[in-house]
Amino acid sequence: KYLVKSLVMALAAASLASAAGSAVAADFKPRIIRFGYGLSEDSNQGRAVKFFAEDLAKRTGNKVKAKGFGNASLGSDIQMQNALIGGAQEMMVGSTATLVGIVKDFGVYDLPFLFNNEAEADAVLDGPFGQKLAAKLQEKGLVGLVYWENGFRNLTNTKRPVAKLEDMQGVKLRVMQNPVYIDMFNSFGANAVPLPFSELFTALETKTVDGQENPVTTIESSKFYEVQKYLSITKHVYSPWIILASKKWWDGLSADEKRVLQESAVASRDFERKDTRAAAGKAIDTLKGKGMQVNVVADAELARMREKAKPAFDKFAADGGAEVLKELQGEIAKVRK
Ligand code: TF8
Repeated sequence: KYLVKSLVMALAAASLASAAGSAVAADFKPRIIRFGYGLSEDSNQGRAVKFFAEDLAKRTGNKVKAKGFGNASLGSDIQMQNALIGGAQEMMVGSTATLVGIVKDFGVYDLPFLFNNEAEADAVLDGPFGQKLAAKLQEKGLVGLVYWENGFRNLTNTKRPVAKLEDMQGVKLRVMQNPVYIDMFNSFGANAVPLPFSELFTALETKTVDGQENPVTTIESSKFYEVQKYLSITKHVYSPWIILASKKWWDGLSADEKRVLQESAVASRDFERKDTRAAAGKAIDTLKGKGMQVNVVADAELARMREKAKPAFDKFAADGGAEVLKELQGEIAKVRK
């Protein structure tokens, strides 16, 4: 009995030693990754970047370090994408919606009322569809690692609660720099004004625009309650974030470095989705506490919006997106079964 026990212990010790040995032997160069993002440090985005950095440091014995730059201090999503392509910045997280200037097909995620819930989105984004779309970034100089959750988007404005389609009439609404959003909100009767997120708070504060749309987590962490009165729960689009790396930089990494970056990206994704969903569950109460007036838009009205958005679907399809739209709808149908 004693022999068996000591044999087991010896084996365990040996496997521990070899695990430690392989970590030491792994090919990690001391590196500092500039990891940019648009929201504040204490947002769900900031927390997940911090998680990623800590996870990566652990996996590389502190050799590969990610330094987070929040609040768009390295630039807007689009500016950062260009810095990655040029090799002036290593990594970022941002909205897939802002990638449409690089890979048009990304606009497919922005069409309204596609996903019914987060589980459907996870399955499609992490599955072959999401992977295939992300892979299209490679030839443009970007490596798409994983999707994080931004979340279902809702409307805020200073004019009136949006309870029905007509309430959006004439509301100057900031949207992301993406034709699907512009077409969709114009077809709802709003005046869509595309702006980078980094300019949004000021635009609301100075009343350059009346409203905006984002997940409740962002409405809270970006303090939009200070400059917006009405929050209308529409969940009109499920909005993903994507972790991007500079392809120029990525190609110079060792196989071990690429592997741990991918592992940390996956770990951060799992952390981020959990954390975001917990935060979203509490955000509406917090926003009410901050003085926002909240209404939930009725299903029948959402169905009218879905109907009104038809031109945005048609235009996206006619503009070369027919195939990717059909593929996405097919994947969602599969997941639903
Ligand atoms: C938006 C997006 C943003 C994100 C973030 C800056 O409205 O939802 O919150 O792109 O990464 O612009």
